[in-house]
Amino acid sequence: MTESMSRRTFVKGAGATAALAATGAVAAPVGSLMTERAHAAEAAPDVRTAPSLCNGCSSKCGLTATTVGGKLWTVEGLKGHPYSKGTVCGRAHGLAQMAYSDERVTQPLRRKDDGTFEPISWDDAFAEIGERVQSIIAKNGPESVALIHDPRPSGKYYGPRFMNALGSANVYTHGAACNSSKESGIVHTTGASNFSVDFANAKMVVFIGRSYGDAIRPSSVKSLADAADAAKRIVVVDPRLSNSGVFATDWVPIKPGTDLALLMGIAHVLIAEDLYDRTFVEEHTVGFEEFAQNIASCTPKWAEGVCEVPADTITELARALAKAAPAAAIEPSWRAAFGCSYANSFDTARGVTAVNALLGSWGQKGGALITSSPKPGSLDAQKFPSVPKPAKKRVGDAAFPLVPSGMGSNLAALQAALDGDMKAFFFYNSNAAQGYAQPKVWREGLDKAELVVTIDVQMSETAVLSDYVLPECTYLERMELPDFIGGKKHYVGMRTPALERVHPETRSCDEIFTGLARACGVGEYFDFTLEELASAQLESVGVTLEEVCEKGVVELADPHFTYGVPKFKTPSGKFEFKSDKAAEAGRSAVIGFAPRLVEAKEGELYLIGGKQGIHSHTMTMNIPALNAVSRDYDLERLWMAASDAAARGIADGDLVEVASSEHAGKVRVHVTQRVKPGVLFLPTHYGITSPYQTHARGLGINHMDFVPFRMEPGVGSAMSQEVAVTVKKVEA
Ligand SMILES: Nc1nc2c(c(=O)[nH]1)N[C@H]1C(S)=C(S)[C@@H](COP(=O)(O)OP(=O)(O)OC[C@H]3O[C@@H](n4cnc5c(=O)[nH]c(N)nc54)[C@H](O)[C@@H]3O)O[C@H]1N2
Ligand SMILES: Nc1nc2c(c(=O)[nH]1)N[C@H]1C(S)=C(S)[C@@H](COP(=O)(O)OP(=O)(O)OC[C@H]3O[C@@H](n4cnc5c(=O)[nH]c(N)nc54)[C@H](O)[C@@H]3O)O[C@H]1N2
Ligand code: SF4
Ligand SMILES: [Mo]
Repeated sequence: MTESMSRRTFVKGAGATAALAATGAVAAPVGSLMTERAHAAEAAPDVRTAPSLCNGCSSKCGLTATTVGGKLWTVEGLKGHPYSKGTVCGRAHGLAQMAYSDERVTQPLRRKDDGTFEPISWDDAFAEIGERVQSIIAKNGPESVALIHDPRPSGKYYGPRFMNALGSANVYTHGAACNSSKESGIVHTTGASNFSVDFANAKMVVFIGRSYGDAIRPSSVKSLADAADAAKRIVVVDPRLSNSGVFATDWVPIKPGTDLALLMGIAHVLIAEDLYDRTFVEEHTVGFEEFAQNIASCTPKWAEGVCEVPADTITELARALAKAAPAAAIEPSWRAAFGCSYANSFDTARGVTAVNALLGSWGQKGGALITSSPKPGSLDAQKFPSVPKPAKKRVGDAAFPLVPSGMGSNLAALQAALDGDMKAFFFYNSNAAQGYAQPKVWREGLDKAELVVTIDVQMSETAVLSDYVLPECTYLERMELPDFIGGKKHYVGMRTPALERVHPETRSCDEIFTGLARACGVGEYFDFTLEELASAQLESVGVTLEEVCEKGVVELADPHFTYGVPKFKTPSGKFEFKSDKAAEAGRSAVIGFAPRLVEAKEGELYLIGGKQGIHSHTMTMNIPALNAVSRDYDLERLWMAASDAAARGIADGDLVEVASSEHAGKVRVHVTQRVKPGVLFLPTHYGITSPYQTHARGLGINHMDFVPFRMEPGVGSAMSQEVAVTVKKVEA
């Protein structure tokens, strides 16, 4: 606690932004540069601004792009956007430069027999792909074709529409490598796919993993900084001290993959000491008695034995949460802790919601909130005809019945390729082959497929494995469909073209999918322009395209959020400590403890990973300015506890070999007290292997190379941290 208190004092002195900049979580202040630019802009002719949405991550923060003489000058956060609130993060500044990258794909490419690529025309690319898709479908049925994407506003509409028009339900997001298990756990207790903490009014918040200080969304960083300023109790449970520690009152180091033991220990104390919200439990939940029975043996002492958090700490946290309740909650987290990482991630997510239920914090001021999202109303059926529902269910949904319906398990699609059943893959805004599961298994699966098409802006590892690479223009060069944003208030945001296309042979998402659909014989579902569809969608919610294009973000009709116990959209209509669906999928019906799969053997260490403030997955690695920050500050290093390093004769900066059952790789070490002994922390975006990304290639190692290909039962997630490794010093 002393350590974190002194950090807070430091923040007060230095200012939150400067503190984060010092830790590398946001770009350093660029005040003088900005002033210089502003002067230059004033003097220069042809200064234009256009609103857009950043493409750096799924937050899609609103921004204003300024061009001078047609060239990008700055991007700045849009004040009215609920996620940027006037600020964009360092990644946004870096990614904006993608338009001018010297390693973009500038025209369609076809793979030659020797594995290199040759340019072809769009007409030829569409014609050849169309012919091959139709022949694959004729032989194997539409269920042999899949789309894997991390959709942006246009992609969300065009990609699935294209697949469905072909007759295939096989649409997958990156969820299996991100937040599937978390979403599934929340769905199967509350009926909602996610929740948020009412930060402004909370007295105490516990983070399990999730780091606002590293895995940034500007509005979240601000809410955390405000909470710290208001001297609220902020507990960060994490095997390493993340940059959220800057704002936290407590850092609780924990053994990776055992957060469920901590949660069940807390739940045990709340019940044993009669500190839970009896009224909420009696009126709004099912299965409580069985739950209480299930965790009767989960005492703090027992939990300490599993998760290595002292029993006294667990008891104290439970009592403090109860005291602050209902203005207290466990935060929903996102990826590393239980988004997709372990065999028990689904159970851990349910455990989080269960503690919030015992605290009676659902829907309460300062508690765990379920809010709504806007969506377009019904559109002219003549102009935008609906596509018939595919006859067969999505591949993988039967084997993984708990998978979120909006995500699917892309790994089940990969498995189908390995089995010879999935013949054609389309990838959009996705580098699956590098980051969704063991890359060598992706290579094998995609090798077996008959057709692989990737739509990207640069040569990702997935693009390298493709038969065709179709170049999209970058996000600043295109208009997209409106982005509907939910929460206590509703908004709609818009990407408008800020730049002329730098490479004339690149196309936008809507143009590419429309071209593909026509070539595949299903063009009748795409007989409209993007502007027509965008206008229709916006008019259906009472705003005009002109208004949104001008402002970039517009607040929609007030959804009239009110505090109070929400309507749980579960089968029982109540919060479910017990779920029949979970049981049917082979998981425990009642929430309770479940272990992680892999236990470290003598001499092995647990390998965990996490985001870094200046990078977004693999997509920013090849941006020279961001890559230079990594190289200058040695950010690719593997974090190792000082005691583990000493035991192996390793000093800070030494080169080591990391080895698992799957792979061995060399990286330098960052020796630190900020990671729990027995644990290694690897920043997760390095280790680019694409020969076409020369700025990035050769820096660091890729976490997924070390992880065996396996899927979480019932959910189909990647279990991306079920791995233990050995580390030994090697000569540089
Ligand atoms: N800078 C940056 N920000 C991003 C992104 C990005 O690429 N870069 N991506 C966005 C996306 S897609 C996502 S999904 C989110 C992810 O958001 P987060 O889930 O917050 O991000 P991670 O960095 O994956 O993990 C957060 C923390 O979990 C810790 N952790 C790892 N294993 C465990 C464990 O077993 N238990 C506990 N308690 N903690 C553990 C890590 O040490 C890390 O500090 O970030 C979003 N924001
Ligand atoms: N080891 C490890 N693996 C991880 C993670 C991790 O932390 N560690 N994080 C996981 C998480 S949380 C997630 S969400 C996923 C993210 O995985 P992805 O969503 O696949 O994200 P990226 O790896 O950045 O790949 C995105 C691709 O989109 C391309 N791209 C960028 N802009 C555009 C554009 O405008 N148009 C098109 N068509 N393409 C574009 C980029 O060049 C890149 O090839 O990775 C997961 N995998
Ligand atoms: S959090 Fe950063 S990278 Fe993500 S959308 Fe917002 S500004 Fe872009
Ligand atoms: Mo993610």
